[in-house]
This record gives sequence, structure tokens and C-alpha cells, in this order.
Amino acid sequence: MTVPQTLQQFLLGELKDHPERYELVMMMADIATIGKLISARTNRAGLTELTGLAGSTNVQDETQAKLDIYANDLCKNYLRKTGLFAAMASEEETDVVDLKNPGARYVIAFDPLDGSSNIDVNIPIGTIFSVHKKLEGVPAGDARQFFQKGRDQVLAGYVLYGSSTMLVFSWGEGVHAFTLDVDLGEFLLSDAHLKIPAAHPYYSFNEAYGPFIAEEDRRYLDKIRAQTGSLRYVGSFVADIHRNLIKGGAYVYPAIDTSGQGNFKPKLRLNYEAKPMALLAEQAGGVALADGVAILDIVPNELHQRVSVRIGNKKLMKEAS
Ligand code: FBP
Repeated sequence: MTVPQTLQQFLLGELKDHPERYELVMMMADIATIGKLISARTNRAGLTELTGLAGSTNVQDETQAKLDIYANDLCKNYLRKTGLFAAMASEEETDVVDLKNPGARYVIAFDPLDGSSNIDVNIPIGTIFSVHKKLEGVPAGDARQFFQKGRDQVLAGYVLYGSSTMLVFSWGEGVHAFTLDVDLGEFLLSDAHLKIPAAHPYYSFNEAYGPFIAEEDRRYLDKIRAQTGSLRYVGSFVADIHRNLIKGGAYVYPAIDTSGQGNFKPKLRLNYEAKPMALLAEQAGGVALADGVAILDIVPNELHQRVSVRIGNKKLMKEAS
């Protein structure tokens, strides 16, 4: 019986082949621990005081769930202690947090708990992370640390808290997927090089927004619907992207205008939602576009900048555009 490789064995193997990757290896070990801690809490959320709203709103003007706050504090405190990061940006933090680690060479952006609207109803949620080299000559706590294009990410990925907890990441050499064995308390390798299949049975779009999208997006979605088979949308970015990476398909979140005044606004955040997922999609053989350009080539100019998102199979996305 073959025993799957543990994350630790995988990371030590990387270290043997790429000693220069020491810090990225340490980061992945820490992110895995954070994932296990949040997974343990989300699994038992219904039995604890961690369900429901926290009564506060974040910089996105979203009501924060108690688990949003718990996950954000856990990430912040844990990442500070690693000493690897000079600064961090989070969906739940208005400004960049200077982690006061003078020698640190990296910065990290993350969405501590993606899919907040699904927390209390036991639908998969996730944590998304994106790591860049620290920009020299720019103060650690300066938002410009995060005005780096996605193609310069040195590490990106997510932890999915679903029927099983999975850790999926890339440092630019393919996409690696691990599944948490709760009995062992170890992430075990489930897919060394995840590739989006050629098939594309599913599309993910919140159809409730159908009347509120631009004509070009409407035509695009008509082609996507025609070339896929079924609608699958759970309203957790991590879960919808994960499904489409595994099964093939398209995820589309265009700019929305509910005013009818032509005031189209995108929702998803570039730095800690679109950029990391775009790196995974491209590394898995897919494409990730925003208004016709590769998401990985966009240079952010705001910390919580939002972009429209089209992520999926290369052939499908190209044929529909
Ligand atoms: P957060 O939950 O981290 O704020 O993320 C935004 C999000 O919930 C995504 O996970 C999801 O894809 C999208 O918003 C759902 O938006 P909508 O309810 O507008 O379809």
C-alpha cells in the first residue's frame, strides 16, 4: 500500500533540490498550521460561540462574521511570529500592517476567510494567500508594497474548508494539492501537479446579477453557457474556483450596475482574491482575465482594488471572448 507523501516530506524534498527556497518552505509549513487551526475551528463552529456576526464592518463595508475576526487575528499573530514577513495586507484590515520584522524579505496579502456569507450554513469557505518579495526603498507599512503585479508573486494559494480540508498552492512550478488527514493531523499529497482538464462541464456566475451586467458580458456569458453544461455557484470564491480547477469550467464575476446608471462596479479584490487564483489558474494550464487583460499583468494602485474576473479553461475562455 503506497502512503501518500506528507507536506513535510514534500517541502523537505523541495529544500534539498532548492536550498534557496528555505523561506518559502518555512512559509508553507506555517500556512499549513494556520489552515489546520482554522479548519478545526470552522468544523466545530456550530458548537461554539464562533457563529454569527461580530457586529462590526470592515473596510469593504461588509459586516464581519465572528469567524472572519478569529481567522484574521490568528493569521496576523501567527505570521508576525514567523519573522518572515515585513508587512501584511488583509481583507479585514483597512491599512497595511507593519509587522516590525526589519530583516524580513517578504510581504503577504490574504483573505482570512473567503465566502463569509456561507460560514454559518456549513458551505465550503477558505483562506487565500499571496506572497511577494518586499520592495526595497519602500517602507514596510506602505501600501506600495502591494502595488506589485501578480506575475511577481513568489507563492500563492488557498486552504479550502469543505467536506475535507485542502491546501492548494504554487510557487511558479505547477500547482500542488494536499488533503488534511484529520487522524494523522497531516496534509497528504493528493495531486502533485494539478492541471485543469480539457473538459468544461460547469460555469459559475451569480445569475441573480444577469440583468445588471454590461452587454459585452451578457454576450460572453451566453457563449459560456452554450459551451458548458451546468451552472454551479456556491458563492465562495475558493470553492467555486477549486471545483473548476478540478473538473474544468469557467468562473465569471463581471462588474455589476444595480443603479441602471451605467455605474458598473467589480466586487472581487485584486491583491488577495484575483491575483492568487490567477497564478493557480495559469499554473494549472488555464487563463485568468479582467477586462480582456491577464490578471497577473495588472499593477495594483490601491490596496483593496477590485477587478472583474474571468477564470477557467484556456480554450473555453478564448472561444467565448
Ligand atoms: P468574502 O466572503 O471574503 O468577502 O469574499 C467575497 C465573496 O464572498 C466570494 O467568496 C464569492 O465568490 C462572492 O463574494 C460572492 O458574491 P455574491 O454574493 O455577490 O455572488
